[in-house]
Amino acid sequence: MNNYIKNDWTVQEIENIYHQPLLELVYQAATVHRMYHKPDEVQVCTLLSVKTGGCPEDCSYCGQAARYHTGITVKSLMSKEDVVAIAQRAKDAGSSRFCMAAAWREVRDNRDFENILQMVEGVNDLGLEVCCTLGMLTESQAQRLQEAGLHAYNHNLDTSKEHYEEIITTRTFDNRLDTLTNVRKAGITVCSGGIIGLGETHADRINMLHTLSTLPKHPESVPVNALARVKGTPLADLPKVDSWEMVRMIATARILMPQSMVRLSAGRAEMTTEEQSWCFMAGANSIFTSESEELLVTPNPRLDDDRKMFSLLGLKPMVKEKSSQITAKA
Ligand code: SAM
Ligand code: DTB
Ligand code: SF4
Repeated sequence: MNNYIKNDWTVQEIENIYHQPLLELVYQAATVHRMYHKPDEVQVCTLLSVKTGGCPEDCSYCGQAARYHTGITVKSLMSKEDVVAIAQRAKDAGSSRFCMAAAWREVRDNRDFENILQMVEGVNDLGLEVCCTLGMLTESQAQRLQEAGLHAYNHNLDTSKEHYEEIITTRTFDNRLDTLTNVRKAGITVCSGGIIGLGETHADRINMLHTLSTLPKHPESVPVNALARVKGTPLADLPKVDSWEMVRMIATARILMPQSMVRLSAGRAEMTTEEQSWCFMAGANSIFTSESEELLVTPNPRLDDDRKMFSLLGLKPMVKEKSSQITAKA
């Protein structure tokens, strides 16, 4: 049983974990989960798209890329007041983390960035863990976000290095890793995971988990997304991800990175309560919710349905001490 923290996992070791019979894998993951986390606590992270659509990138899964005709409503950057009001309501509804997403390739040193810094300060003042996902960041931008009170930065690897060019050509896998390094250097916690259902092989999934679990420090947060298929994108017609694949991915991530928060992210709208329950059993301990009942531009379960699911399963929203996860500067 791999119940200790290590950063030197081999691909072979990960293969051996990933390919186990499913029930054995889930049992191991559930055991590791109980060593490091309270199994009845699930962190509710509210996600808000603060700038929607019109993105210059070509991520072939994404409904917000300007080049695909997805019919979404493009929205410029929201006001700080609106964002903080939504964050307050999220906190009142049981969220302990608030993630602001922008459909940008990268952060630019302009007025929009100054506004984002203000939003980070405002949400941080409410006592929520603040997270942003804004695309690529330089070291100095990461530093400024940290000074504004940013707790975490989400920047997903999305898929394996080998499969990356099949999915995105406007930036590289190494660009992603560079941003993660900048985030770490600034002393911000790292949120990084990926998506399954992009036409990748099991080996690609294993390789992506290998990259994540052999970073100098494990990401404090690992989102596992199932492709949310968006009409008009090149991946719109791929098959729906089988939930057992999500369970297998979550369980493997839990065993490899025992202390991390593993987030059951995109894909919940197409899962039953039973399917989501398996993901919690396999070690997922966070979900994304949103007031709009859209994750960013795709459907997400209703808040009320999540409340019922928590009550049925005996889960409660995690209350977090904000300072507990902040890491020392690298
Ligand atoms: N533009 C920034 C970026 O790409 O880093 C931040 C926002 S972007 C929406 C954040 C992440 O959401 C992506 O890296 C991807 O992992 C995930 N994502 C986007 N569209 C998705 C989809 N249709 N299905 C599943 N995950 C998706
Ligand atoms: C993450 O890994 N998943 C969330 C969050 N980080 C930003 C976003 C998922 C987006 C799902 C598709 C959409 O609604 O656009
Ligand atoms: Fe833009 Fe992010 Fe969507 Fe890629 S995933 S198209 S960078 S918003």
